[in-house]
Amino acid sequence: MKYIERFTEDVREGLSSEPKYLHSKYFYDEVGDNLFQQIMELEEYYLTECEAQIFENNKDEILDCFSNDGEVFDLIEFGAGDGMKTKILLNHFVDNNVNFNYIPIDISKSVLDGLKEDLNSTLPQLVINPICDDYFHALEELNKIDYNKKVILFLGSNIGNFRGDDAIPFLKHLGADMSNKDQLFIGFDLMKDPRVILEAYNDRKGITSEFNFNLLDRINKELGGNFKRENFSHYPSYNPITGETKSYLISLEHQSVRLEKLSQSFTFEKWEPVFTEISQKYSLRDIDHLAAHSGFKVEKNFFDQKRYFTDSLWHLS
Ligand code: AVI
Repeated sequence: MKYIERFTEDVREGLSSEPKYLHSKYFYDEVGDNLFQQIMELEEYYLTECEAQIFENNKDEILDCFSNDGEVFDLIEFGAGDGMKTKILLNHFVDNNVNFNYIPIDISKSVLDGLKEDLNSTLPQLVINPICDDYFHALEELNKIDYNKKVILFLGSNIGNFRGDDAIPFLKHLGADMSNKDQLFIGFDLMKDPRVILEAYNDRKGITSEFNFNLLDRINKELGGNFKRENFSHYPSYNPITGETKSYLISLEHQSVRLEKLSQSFTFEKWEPVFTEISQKYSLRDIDHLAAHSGFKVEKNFFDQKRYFTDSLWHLS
């Protein structure tokens, strides 16, 4: 199915459901990518800095864990983005003449082109082979042509965009494409003071709100919608029991929105929520549970100083 058909069907299904929802994967067009970049630089959005600190403070040990006996390995990154944090590790590995290939995988060609251009100029010694594809297809193709040890990076709490155990099928699928010598390095945002978490998704500059509203702008642009931003409000919530951080767009009045491309109108009640994103937060027990139920074993957890975040190194059990 072509991208625009999938988008159309996902929006139709989401807005016809009870409660209504929109997929967070549609946040990321050019405007959304740019807003997410800005989010990562916000004071309130602690996640990026914590992970950078983990890499900075543990780069020697991380290198020891990834590379045994100097054997060549593939460092495969899912959803690399601008590679800012990864660069800390890449720099360190290159400085230490480590024998590895960097393989960023992303569905966005423009993201990969930007990353490659940047790394070619800042780290010319780095061997970089980007793959523009979905994660699993790229991994399957890679398995057909090379037998190097693989270290798969899934950073930045991207795993948190699955709700709790919903990550298990994804992780099992990943495990099926890995061998016993391979490793998985996953970023998890940990449970902490609920106020700190809520602020990260409700920043004072309103960038996260813009990010959420970009979904409506996109629907207006690409599906001929007539959503009025002023009739909705960005609303994040955090449940300290389940660790679910959810974002919504709340309808501020009873209204009807027409989507020309779908030849359909959707009615919103006053105060009706549209669920747009989950950003799951984890306890260390949750992480062990996820690993155990998807066929992995936790080798080591690396923490930042405040223990807000962990990068967890796994191998197949
Ligand atoms: C990409 N993902 C891990 C981010 C998160 O924290 O869930 C996206 C984001 N949404 C709002 N702020 C950042």
